[in-house]
Amino acid sequence: MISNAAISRILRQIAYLIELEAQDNNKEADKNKSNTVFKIRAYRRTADIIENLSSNVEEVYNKQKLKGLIAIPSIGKAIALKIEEYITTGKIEYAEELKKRTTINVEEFYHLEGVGIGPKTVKALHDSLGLNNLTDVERAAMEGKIRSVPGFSYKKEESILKKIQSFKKDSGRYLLGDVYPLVKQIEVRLSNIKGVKNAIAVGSFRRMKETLGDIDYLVVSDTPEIIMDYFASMPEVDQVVGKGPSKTFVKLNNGMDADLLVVPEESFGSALQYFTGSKEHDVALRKIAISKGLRLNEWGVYDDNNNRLIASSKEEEVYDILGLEWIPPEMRENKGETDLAKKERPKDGQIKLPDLVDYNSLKGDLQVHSSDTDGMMSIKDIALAAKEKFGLEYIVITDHTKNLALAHGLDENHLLDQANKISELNDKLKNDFEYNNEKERNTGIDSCISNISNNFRILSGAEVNIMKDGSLDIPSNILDKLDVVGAAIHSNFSQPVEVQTNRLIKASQNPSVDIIFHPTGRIINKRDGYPVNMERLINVAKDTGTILEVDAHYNRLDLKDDHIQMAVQNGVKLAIDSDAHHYIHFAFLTFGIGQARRGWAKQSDVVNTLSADKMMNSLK
Ligand code: DGT
Ligand code: CA
Ligand code: CA
Ligand code: ZN
Repeated sequence: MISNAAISRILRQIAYLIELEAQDNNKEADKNKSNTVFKIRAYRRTADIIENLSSNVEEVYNKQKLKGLIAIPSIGKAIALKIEEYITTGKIEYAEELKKRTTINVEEFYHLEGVGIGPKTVKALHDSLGLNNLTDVERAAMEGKIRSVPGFSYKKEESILKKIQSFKKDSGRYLLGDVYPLVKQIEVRLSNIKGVKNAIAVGSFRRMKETLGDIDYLVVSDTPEIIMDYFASMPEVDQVVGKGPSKTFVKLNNGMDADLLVVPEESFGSALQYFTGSKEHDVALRKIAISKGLRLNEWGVYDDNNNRLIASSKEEEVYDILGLEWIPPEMRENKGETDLAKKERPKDGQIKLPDLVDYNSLKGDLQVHSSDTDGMMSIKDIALAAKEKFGLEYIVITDHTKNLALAHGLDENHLLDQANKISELNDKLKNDFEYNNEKERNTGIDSCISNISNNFRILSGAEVNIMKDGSLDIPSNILDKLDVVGAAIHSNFSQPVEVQTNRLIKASQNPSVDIIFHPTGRIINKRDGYPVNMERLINVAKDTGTILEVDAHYNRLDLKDDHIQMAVQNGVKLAIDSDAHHYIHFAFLTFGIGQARRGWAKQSDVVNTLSADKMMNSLK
């Protein structure tokens, strides 16, 4: 099956190629110029949409053909036709033609757009120095040739070099959220093969790490050949890299490597433990084994004296034999988890493994955008979807405020209008639910929807801008009329760490601010985020009762696992938010929870595991 990532990749390349070509035509003041700009934008937007779609585009196409593609929000007919061509023929003639007209290696360069090396820069370097690929540019930068090109400088040359090098370092890794649907689909298909007793994606995927180096599958079966043959001939496979008696390595169409290991049932537990990793966690376990006169490897735990196999079929057994409680995969990074898991401990020193926040424990979402600003759905529609498709009990509408002109931020009056609109909507929803309940009582239908929650609530809020000096763009007398207020930095990203930290601290000290949204501003693999002294911020958050946000969008996850761990240890509360601009984004909450678990967060650390009233009472 063609992944959404592959489709969005080819669309991005087309956008890039058009923009590259447009550089040549720049001087002609032709009518087509705005048309071209529009076209580039349309390709990029479609790529964004498809990247974030929860359903597979090829499946949509197989079911409903072109009509299905056009029904995806924001996809026009022209691009839908290109997608159809890609699905049915494996390529897009238009893209091939564009590629033929340039010697620039777009497949390499388009990745760098996100870090600010776009078609304009690349074209300029191509025209003046004849550079065609990443290695060319890197070498020219190292040799100091770029600084003398008109429009470039020593500083710009340095920044290009730094960006390429950091890109190369990260580029082997894929975002968890980008590949999550693909990994799960393959997992399901493997478990459905006859004779398979268990099939599970292990490695960094099972640990919910924010980026993956490769995908690792572990399958339990007595007929490894059948499983390996299936795996090697899946439609997603680009190339079979290697094959052994129980292992197969492939490269997938999206460029990722995937490993498969097939084991008999009696080795499942130890193989699961070993291949879930991390390597560092495994090393720590092996040390514990040795200290107990045992030996641990992927086949089992053995008595070192007589080589007798003691445990191997269940993962819990492996931990148990080593004197440990079972450790959740998200914690297996050798950050002290094996100490907490020890069953034998001094009588008074009752430190225990934390009871991590559950994947289904969120009752609300504290950062949601609506079409009043840059969201894609009306408040009512996104609220209904939150309730009916995701079982949430409440959402907070936190649209951008006036200083974010790009997102058509709301001013004071609009914010208050919106809050009024929300309270009217709540009344209406309540009546609707009561009406539906009445109807159900009369007809005897018991719909699952009304079982989820009858008192869904929309709360009013805002994502206010933290200005350069740490003040907000909306005054407190307005903010205090809203249910929940989040504050975030959206401007002046490159300030020294002290300045940036002080902005966030000043916002935290503001009694009107409940949550710091986007505490680091990073975009994984694209933008480092602003420098923040997290220790200082966490201390202030603790003293002021300010909540820090775990932004669940998988390319953001502003707080890294280590930040979360530090916050939790200091008693700072967290909010796990989707930052939804469309209801499909609520699906991202899973990644926020995964990240929170990697930071050892318990249910009590996360305010939106509380009901709406309790959550509101917990705010400052
Ligand atoms: P990744 O793929 O870079 O996101 O990270 P992992 O953790 O999935 O690493 P990977 O795919 O190399 O290996 C999967 C697991 O298998 C790893 O977490 C632990 C185990 N493993 C693989 N190679 C070694 C090794 O050389 N030594 C040890 N102790 N464990 C290994
Ligand atoms: Ca892996
Ligand atoms: Ca691997
Ligand atoms: Zn936001």
